[in-house]
Amino acid sequence: MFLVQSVIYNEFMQSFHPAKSFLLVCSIFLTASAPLMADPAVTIEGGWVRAVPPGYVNTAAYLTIKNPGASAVRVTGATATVAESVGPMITTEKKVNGQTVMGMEFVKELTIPAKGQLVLEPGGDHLMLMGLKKRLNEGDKVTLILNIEPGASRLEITLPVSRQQPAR
Ligand SMILES: [Cu+2]
Repeated sequence: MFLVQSVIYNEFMQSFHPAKSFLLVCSIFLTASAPLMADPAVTIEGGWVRAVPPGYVNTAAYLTIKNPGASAVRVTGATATVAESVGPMITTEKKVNGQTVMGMEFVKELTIPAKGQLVLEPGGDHLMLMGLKKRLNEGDKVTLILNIEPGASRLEITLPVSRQQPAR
């Protein structure tokens, strides 16, 4: 942060155009502060990512997100360096010719109620990791950055890779 500030100071002192300097300062500050905006109220419990057999390009992340705050927040997506994309999904159940067919669907967001929690677990809501860039083996760690709204917060979490739900 000191480095960024001294760069801004130098730019400001050298500039003959105050308005331009002001814009520059603003844009640097926005960029610099983005990773620091994670909502401290939201916490994570017991997360894991499912290990996949060779050839699988998708997997899922499961975790419990707790929101002690007085208003609801939403997970609108996530990023991970190990996957092309990460998105919130729900599990669906449809009757087709009298038979129950399980499926899943991407949704724009999942809500964590005020003073409540969102449980992402096998057979229920989850975060889908699409297009794995490497095989995830038991014992690996996967870092995810969750997008939390409102506030465009980023919450970085590191989850173990496991073949089944780890004992709590
Ligand atoms: Cu899914």
